[in-house]
Amino acid sequence: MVDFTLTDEQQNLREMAHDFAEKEIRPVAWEYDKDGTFPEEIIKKAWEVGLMNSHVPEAYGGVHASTLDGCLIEEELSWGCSGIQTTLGCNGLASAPVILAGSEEIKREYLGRLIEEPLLASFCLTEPDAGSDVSGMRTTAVKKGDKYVINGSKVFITNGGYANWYTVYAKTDKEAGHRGISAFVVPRDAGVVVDKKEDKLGQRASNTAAISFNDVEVPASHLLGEENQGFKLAMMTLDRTRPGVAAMAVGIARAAMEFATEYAKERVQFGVPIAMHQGIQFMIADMATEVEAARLLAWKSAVLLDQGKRNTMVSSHAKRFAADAAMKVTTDAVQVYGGYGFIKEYPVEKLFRDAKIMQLYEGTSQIQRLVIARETLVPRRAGSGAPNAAAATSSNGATPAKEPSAA
Ligand code: COS
Repeated sequence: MVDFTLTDEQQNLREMAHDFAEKEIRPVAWEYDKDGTFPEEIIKKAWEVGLMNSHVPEAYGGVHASTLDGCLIEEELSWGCSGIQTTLGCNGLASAPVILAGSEEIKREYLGRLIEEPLLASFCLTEPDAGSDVSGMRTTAVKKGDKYVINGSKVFITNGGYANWYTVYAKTDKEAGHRGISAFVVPRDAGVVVDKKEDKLGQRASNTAAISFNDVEVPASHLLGEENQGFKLAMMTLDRTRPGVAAMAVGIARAAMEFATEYAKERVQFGVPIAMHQGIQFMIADMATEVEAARLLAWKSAVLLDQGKRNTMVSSHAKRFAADAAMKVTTDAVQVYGGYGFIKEYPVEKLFRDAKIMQLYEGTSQIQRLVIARETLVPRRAGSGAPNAAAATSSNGATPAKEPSAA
């Protein structure tokens, strides 16, 4: 039976996140956007009330919230400010590969750090010449005795300037394409260099940095899963995080729709509030449908994961549709405001800028279409493609990450 009713606990969680967004995020969001202020105080408060790291399993001190619960939080906080939510939610992206393939020792140490203190972690996949084409990465990790030595540069790293530790993807076999990539946990004090902070169009409160590794050494035990299985680990991670990104896009779209709706009821032209004009009504109606449909896809992609099923295609549907919906709804919200929508003094200008990144990060809208087309034309069988699917135990003693069965 399909039932879209949230439990009492889920409704409470949603209300709690909304309350936080309304009281702690909204009042400073437009101010932080102006100068690109990093939300340090908000991080501490969100961590204290349990709105960060909800994904961490109980064994490592977390509450192990479901993916759907995570989506509820992400939509509300993103309704407050998606730049600030990107900062608060990034630990989920960075730690997914650790949860999937890290050894007990690594999980205890690095997930434990996030629970003990309001620390941040970053996910380092993208490079100057390797964005959508992950296999084109040039960062290398060379095994020397019981260590790996990492060299290379990463770009567009969320929280990169502030992270305590990083999940880093590097080539361990340069000739093997996607089959030559491995993933590592790299603590900042191993020698990670922060090269620069990017000055961005939108989500300006989030920190986006270029970082580099110059002969950075990590113990061999910091390898996540098997050597040369990092590409699949990255893909499995993105399957897990794209539902939350879709929920964030829903939060932006909903905020823009609410502002546009209120404005349409107040703004008078031709002797009546513009909400009385059918041209505006149809724009508001389309916004409402886009928000509703995007949320349903985000929830479906989350629930599949929570049921232990593979969600690759649905998470791409959700991420693609919700990101494009956020862009469309915010563009139309600017249109409803008319010339005022183009002015920084009015709220929808920021939302329009913030929405753009949703079509870019964690896989562009074109990459999502590529995934959807492949999954539609040549469906992958269940169980294929898991990093450790072939291995009973991985070389570092980690619990093998299993790819969920097909939906
Ligand atoms: N789960 C598990 N395994 C997966 C997978 C998934 N979701 N998707 C692909 N794989 C596996 C495939 O089964 C294949 O396995 P084999 O080596 O055993 O054959 C392998 O990974 C390579 O898959 P594929 O041939 O589809 O890889 P491509 O190089 O063609 O790349 C895309 C596929 C383009 C979809 C991928 O590179 C991608 O998602 N790019 C975008 C990356 C991104 O989101 N960047 C943003 C920054 S991250 S914040």
